[in-house]
Amino acid sequence: MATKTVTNPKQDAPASADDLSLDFLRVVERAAIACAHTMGQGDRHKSDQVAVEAMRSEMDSVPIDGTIVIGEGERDEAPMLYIGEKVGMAVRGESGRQYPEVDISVDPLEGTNLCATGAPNALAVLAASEKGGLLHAPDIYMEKLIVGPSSRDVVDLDAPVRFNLRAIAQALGRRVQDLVVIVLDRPRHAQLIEEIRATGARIRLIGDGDLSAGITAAVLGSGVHAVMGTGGAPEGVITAAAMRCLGGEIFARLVVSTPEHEERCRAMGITDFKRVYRSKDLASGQNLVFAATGVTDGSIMKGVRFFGDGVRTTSLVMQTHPHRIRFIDSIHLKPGKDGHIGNIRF
Ligand code: VTB
Repeated sequence: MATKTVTNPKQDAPASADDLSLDFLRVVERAAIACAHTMGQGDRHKSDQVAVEAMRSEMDSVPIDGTIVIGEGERDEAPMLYIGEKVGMAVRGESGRQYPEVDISVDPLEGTNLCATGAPNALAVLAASEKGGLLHAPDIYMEKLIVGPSSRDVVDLDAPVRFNLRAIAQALGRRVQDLVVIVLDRPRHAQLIEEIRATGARIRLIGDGDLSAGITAAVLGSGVHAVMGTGGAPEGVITAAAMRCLGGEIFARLVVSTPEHEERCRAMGITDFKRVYRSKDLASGQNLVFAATGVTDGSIMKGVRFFGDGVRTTSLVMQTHPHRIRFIDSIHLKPGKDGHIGNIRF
């Protein structure tokens, strides 16, 4: 854990981000715990707000010179975690210390509705990279096709759905009818859903949360083999960071349909509006960290559980350098409750 003591970390990005993974774990755990208190209260804005506030405050305890590159929106529309906001210990400006420059994409509560209704798969999540390693994407829609490692070289965003599903089935050694595809339940997906149904493949329609769906598609044994359809572009970039760690792939294209979208893309340096991005294009960093904590119970992580002596969280923390994937089960005891640790059970 050299990060806290390195003297010139700006020239040492790979080693630094490695050391930061557990700091980022703390950040997503804190956000998840905060908004989990609001689960089922029916107020998605409140759920989001408490997650944002908790994530923002914990972020400044991370030893970085951080910049939010994907966050809660433009500076004038979000009070914190806005694009361009400086975060981390460098903000406090302790003299004589230098911190590694890190770009961060955050989604303090992915699935605000899921949390507000107590539905599965709400997450607190972020991705981090050395400077320049995460695409600055505007908050517009993005077409997405997300698959696991064995299918990454056999599908194509522009191929017919039946072609892609046949290729995925072949790569997984099963029939198309045995596949499960996750699709966001939206009117805009009516034709896509029809096309998938026509192949005989099975569909899981979800209310929200294509980021966590993407992760399940990249993990064997999850019972999910692909995610198809249009969702948010910012979440697409965070998904790409997860795919870089898991060996899965996201194929993506921004949905640029108005002059205003074009303007917003240009402002972020994007000029080729038709480009099909892969994970490495969206999250190009050499040194990526992905951290997520379950808010409500999900396929990969359990939700936050509160008990008399503390809180229990499950998280997924992944890095590209060194290449490591950790499933982390944490028990956070309340201060002064250490006499009760005998109560902890699996
Ligand atoms: C939602 C949400 C997704 O995109 O679908 C959103 O559930 C945008 O779609 O997880 P709508 O405008 O139709 O709600 C995501 O946030 C991320 O892709």
